[in-house]
Parts: sequence; structure tokens; C-alpha cells
Amino acid sequence: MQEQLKTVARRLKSAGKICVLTGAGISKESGIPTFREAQTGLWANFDAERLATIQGYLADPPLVWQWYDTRRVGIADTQPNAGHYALVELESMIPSVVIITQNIDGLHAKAGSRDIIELHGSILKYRCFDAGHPQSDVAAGLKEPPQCRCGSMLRPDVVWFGEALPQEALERAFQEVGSADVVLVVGTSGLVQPAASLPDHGARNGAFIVEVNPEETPITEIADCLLQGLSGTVLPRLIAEMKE
Ligand code: BJW
Repeated sequence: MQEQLKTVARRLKSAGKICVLTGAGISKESGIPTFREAQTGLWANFDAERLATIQGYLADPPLVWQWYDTRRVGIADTQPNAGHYALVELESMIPSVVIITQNIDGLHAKAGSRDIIELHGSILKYRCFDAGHPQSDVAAGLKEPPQCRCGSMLRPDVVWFGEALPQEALERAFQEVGSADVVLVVGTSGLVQPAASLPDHGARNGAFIVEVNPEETPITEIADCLLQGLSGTVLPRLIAEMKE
């Protein structure tokens, strides 16, 4: 691992632009569960079809509203961990660092990262179902979705299965990754499209691909290096190595 850290640190230090693609794994050490890990992942205990699709929402709005409300209240209380802070420090060492996150928890912003692309929206925001009117000031503990001023139901401003990702965010993500020197892929299973295609896009355009994950994933195959471990440990070690 020490040799790999040295190699990656050298690559990072000489980079003009680094894109960091993050997934649920980076927030696990902040106490937020991932999705697909056996036993502890959300989808091991909750039905994604019922809770994270438009069809599920329309079938039972109170159920879906309450599930997101409970998660939002929990997430609002969490704090960034050493992995998030290491990425903030990276910004001070490299001309351009773009964080592309699939996470909806807002922890990169809370840590202080400045250039963040949220691919799957934010659980801290709302919009209405029919017209997409944004709304942020919503009380916790409601048993069913409140109405927008236009009469439509509110929903969390996240991307459910079968929904398109925010176009501007997605386009920018591909553009940035396509011109990055290094793509750091942290804490994602690499199973959910289109985000999972970003590392491959980077590789095809000449970026050095580094994965940080305790497990191998489909991305490992195209990665130049897997730093196997927890992001809250590996990322600070990487920053320390860059300072050597
Ligand atoms: C650690 C760690 C530590 C642990 N340190 N690491 C067949 C083929 C291709 C695509 C499809 C297909 N069938 C269906 C699709 C499309 C679908 C998809 O990809 N499905 C796959 C599951 C098969 N995609 C979509 O539907 C997307 N939309 C779309 O395709 O639209 C098309 C369209 C175009 C135009 C018009 C209309 C439609 C939308 C995807 C939305 C995903 N939404 C969610 C929920 C968000 C809201 C919420 O939170 O409730 O996003 S699902 C969930 O998965 C969430 C995550 O962002 C996303 C990715 O998960 P992530 O982050 O990778 O987490 P995990 O749990 O999978 O992995 C955690 C990793 O961390 C693991 O590897 C651990 O080892 C690691 N780890 N501890 C570092 N300490």
C-alpha cells in the first residue's frame, strides 16, 4: 500500500485537474448507511421500487415522504469525516479539483469543498412534482407531502430510478472528467448508470484512474490503481504523502 500511495501521490501532485467521483462509501464513516452493502445497506432492508421510483411515490405518497423525512432529519445531524476533509485539503494543492458526487447528503459542501456537482440531487431540498418549483423551508415530521403554491405535491429533490439526472450537472461531469489528468473514484459500487460510466470516460480520454474502496468493484478492472481501504483512512494518508 505504501508504494501505491507514493505512486498515486506523485500523479496527483503533477495534475492540473483532478475529478473526484464519490459515492455512499465516503459518508459511511459519518454514520450514513450505503445502499448495496449486505445487511447494512439501505436496499438490504428497504424496497427501492417502493421508495425510490416515481411509481412508488404515486402509489403511496405518505410512505415515501416519511421515509425521506426520517433520513433527512438524520442526515442533517451528521458531520463530514476525515475523507471529506482530505478532499478539501486537496483543493489547496492542485489548480482544479472538481467533486462529482452521487451523494445527496450535502457533506462535501459542509466540509468546505467549493466545486461540487451533485448528480443525484439533494435530500435537503424539495421541488414540486408537477412543475419542479423549488422549496427549501419544509417542516420535519409531516405525515404526508405538503402542497406547493401551485397545488402540486412536494417531493424530495433527489433522482429516483428511471429518472433523468439533472442535464447541466451530467453534461458538466462528463466534460470535466474528459479533460481531467486524474479521476479519483471513492466509495461507489460503480453499478448505477450513468454515473458509473464516468471513470471509463476519463480513462478513454487519458486520465489516470484511482479507486479508493475496501472492496473491488466493476471499476477496479479499468482503474490504474486500487487503494484498498476506508476513505477516511486512505485519503488523509494520500494527502500526507503528497506533502512529503
Ligand atoms: C466504502 C466505505 C468506506 C463502504 N470508504 N468506500 C441496466 C443497465 C444499465 C442501466 C440500467 C439498467 N437497468 C436500469 C438502469 C438504469 C438505472 C441503473 O443504473 N440501475 C442499476 C442499479 C442497474 N439508473 C437510473 O435509473 C438512473 N437514471 C437513468 O438511467 O435515467 C435514464 C433516463 C434518461 C432520460 C429520461 C429518463 C430516464 C437514475 C439513478 C438514480 C439513483 N438514485 C439513488 C437514490 C438517490 C436518492 C436516495 O438516496 O434515496 O442514488 S439509488 C442509490 O445508488 C443512490 C446512489 O447515489 C446510487 C449509487 O450508489 P453508491 O453511492 O455507489 O452506493 P453503494 O451502496 O452501491 O456502494 C457503496 C460503496 O462504498 C461500496 O463499493 C462499498 O464497498 C464502499 N464503501 N464503506 C470507501 N468507508
